[in-house]
Amino acid sequence: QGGTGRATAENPNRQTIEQLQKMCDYYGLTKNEWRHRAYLKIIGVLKKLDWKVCTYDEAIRLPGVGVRLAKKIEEIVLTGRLKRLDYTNKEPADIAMQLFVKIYGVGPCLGNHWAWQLGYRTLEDLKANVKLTDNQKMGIDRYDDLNTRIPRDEVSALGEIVKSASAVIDSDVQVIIGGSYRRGAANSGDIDCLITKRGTKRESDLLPFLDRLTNHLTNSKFLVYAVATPSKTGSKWHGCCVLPGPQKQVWRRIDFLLVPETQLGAALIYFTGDDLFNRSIRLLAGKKGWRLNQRGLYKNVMKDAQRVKVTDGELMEGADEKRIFELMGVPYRPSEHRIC
Ligand code: DCP
Ligand code: MG
Ligand code: MN
Repeated sequence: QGGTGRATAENPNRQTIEQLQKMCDYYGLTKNEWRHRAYLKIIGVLKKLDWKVCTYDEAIRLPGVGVRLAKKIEEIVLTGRLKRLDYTNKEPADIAMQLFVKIYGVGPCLGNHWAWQLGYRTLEDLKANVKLTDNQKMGIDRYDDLNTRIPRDEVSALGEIVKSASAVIDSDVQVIIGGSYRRGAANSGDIDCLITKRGTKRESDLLPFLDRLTNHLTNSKFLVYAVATPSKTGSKWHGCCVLPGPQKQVWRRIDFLLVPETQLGAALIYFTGDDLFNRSIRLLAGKKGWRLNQRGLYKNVMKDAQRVKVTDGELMEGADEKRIFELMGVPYRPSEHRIC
């Protein structure tokens, strides 16, 4: 059957996609990775179809669709909604759970414990009854700020402040904003600043600079919070910043990621993402018997009988992003096109 040749603005599966997206968001939020990915996949498939999937039999033939998902798709077509979603939304513990996992630094285990085991329902419940860490207190105090996406213009403006401070401290340092911003997103969850410097080979080469940068930006009241991390040796700094000016100050999450010049290409790939893109490109490296991580592309990685890596292998490329794509045999993808 040929296509109609007519460009339709409306996707025939729009309603189904909308309902499945809610399930997808729920599984994403509760870190149910396996289901989350299954939903992302079927949503991707439906977005490309030019015909409406109406029945169980049609749905079950689509790639990645099992019995349960096929039933859900038919249910949406028949009733316009999903019963499972109503249940999800009505259960008080589930609502509380979804509230809690959006606190910065609170994962699904803790959220589940507070909501289901201890029966807490509100942020006030937590403040009154739970011994919270400093990070969790901050996450609750700044709950609304940190759950608001950052408009692209503001990411640019905040990034410029980091760039000019860096230039003053050390003109050999380069700051690149990665993450969703580098993928061209209209808004971002946080600001991912990759920090690199000419001639650096190890992350530790950049630690003195990081110290000066964070001190400087804290004194200038740009950085307003440093997230406490268990290890002091890390190559990352997490915190919050605000845009200076007379407007109401909204706290934004910012990450500084130290990257030696020799690893910049691999780090750019990793910290640009998205995470599904990373997963698939790493899988591809694995199929070739190679290994790709945020430091480089390696070959001859030795594994023991349990398939646990015993050596890093031989570095093929680390510094040049395009060269890594080339070696992998995948056409270079501009950063705005790395959403799977
Ligand atoms: N990353 C990854 N796997 C993870 C977390 C992160 O591969 N589990 C990589 C890909 C991400 C990048 O790090 O793009 C930055 O992580 P963020 O959590 O900041 O995610 P994004 O910047 O992509 O999205 P957001 O706009 O929500 O910050
Ligand atoms: Mg980000
Ligand atoms: Mn980040």
